[in-house]
Amino acid sequence: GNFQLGEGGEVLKLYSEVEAKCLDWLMRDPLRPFVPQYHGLITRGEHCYIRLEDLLSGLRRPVIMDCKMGIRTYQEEELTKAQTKATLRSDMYQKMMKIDPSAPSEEEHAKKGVTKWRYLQWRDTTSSTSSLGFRIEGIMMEDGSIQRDFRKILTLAQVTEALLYFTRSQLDILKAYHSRLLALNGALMNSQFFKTHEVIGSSLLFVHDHSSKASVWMIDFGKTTPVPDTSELQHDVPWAKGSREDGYLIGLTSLITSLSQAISV
Ligand code: 4IP
Ligand code: MN
Repeated sequence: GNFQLGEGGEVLKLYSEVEAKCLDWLMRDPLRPFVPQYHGLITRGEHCYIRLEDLLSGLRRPVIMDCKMGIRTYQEEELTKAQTKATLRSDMYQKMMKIDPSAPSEEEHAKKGVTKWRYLQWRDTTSSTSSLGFRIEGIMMEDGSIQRDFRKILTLAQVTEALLYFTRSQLDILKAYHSRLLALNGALMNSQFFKTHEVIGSSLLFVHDHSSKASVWMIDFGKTTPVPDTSELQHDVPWAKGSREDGYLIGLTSLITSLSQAISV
């Protein structure tokens, strides 16, 4: 797979230049306390890996939730590719068919393929990504079982329900997540990295265990790229092609609102 275990207990993730550049910067940014610590590169056999802090170390039977952030999960270049030299993906057509056989168009059925942009955009609009600015990709409960049926959630009320399920309504854990996200919001406001990067396909990883230790981490920067020279992103406005806006803060606000609701249930 893409991950291995390192000698010092760290996690090794298959090298990506884009992600390594982000992590380099993040180690010198106010966001540092919110990302796994980055220990540089290591080569193993034929492959190069990024060495990352293991966010699960010290936790017993951790419960984990992955929220993919932003109002879209595809890069602008994916749309450009789809409009110019459209490469059809049969694997993505199959994934689409499995979830909703009526989703592909007649043409897509005939070709048994969809562009990557089309697939990702369909996933965005059939989840809370487009409307709430994030979606729950998956939850792993303490017995290790992984649940992915949250990906079709559309409303904030459904998100709140999922958060109550994920935390088993434990108030101390919900409050810990809430204050961590408020702190993250503050750090994002002070971050030069955030101002200057389009954050696509990145997740917030929620982790807690019995001991009511609960934390949230920013992970996955493989599609997070700098904007040109002096431009800055707002992260809280809708996207139009060319604006590079990702809606990251729309998602963060939705999550904070939903946690507030869960706390007051
Ligand atoms: C996946 O779709 C995710 O969107 C992946 O994003 C994406 O990887 C995959 O594209 C796509 O098939 P499902 O989650 O619906 O299966 P992530 O890695 O953020 O989960 P990319 O390459 O865009 O990072 P392909 O092209 O890798 O298949
Ligand atoms: Mn991810």
